[in-house]
Amino acid sequence: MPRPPTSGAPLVAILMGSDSDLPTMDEAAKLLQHFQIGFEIHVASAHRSPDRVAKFARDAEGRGLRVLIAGAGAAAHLAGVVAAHTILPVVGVPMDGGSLNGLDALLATVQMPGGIPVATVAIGKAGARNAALLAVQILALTDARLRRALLAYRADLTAQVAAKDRQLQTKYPPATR
Ligand code: RP5
Repeated sequence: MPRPPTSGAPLVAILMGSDSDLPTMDEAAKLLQHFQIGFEIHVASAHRSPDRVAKFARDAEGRGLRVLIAGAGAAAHLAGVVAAHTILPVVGVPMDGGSLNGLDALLATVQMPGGIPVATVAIGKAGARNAALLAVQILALTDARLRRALLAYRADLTAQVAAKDRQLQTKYPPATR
């Protein structure tokens, strides 16, 4: 499906620790495009480019960004470091893969000390999609268009479940059970 272009100043930033995270974080980008929310997307590593990450996080609010999404794998400190430098809401996405299948990234992202929260979603692509949806939900608190779009998105999810159940009933009609 072609992605509609986004318009307006970026409200959301998607950060990832490495370009190897892009196949996962692209799921978040696709969701934001679906909701026509302007966003930025960058590679920025908490370990390999710490000064760049800190500056980005400190400047983000002043540049008009409203929600920051940060995905990283393994010793996944990106979301936490970003959160340390801003009071914007930060959503953390643990990457899957690696020798521990993402459990390392999940724990590194979610186990923040009291006072500096990171809203951590599930490991991998579903988590990246939910990170974007959380960002949309936060923005929808003050945006009626987004609120309507979210309600339509939920209605579509419900319709998809009903359609899948109809298919299942066709495959296993009562007479064959
Ligand atoms: C993390 O290390 C990155 O977020 C990535 O998930 C992982 C591996 O990075 P590369 O070695 O592929 O650059 O910091």
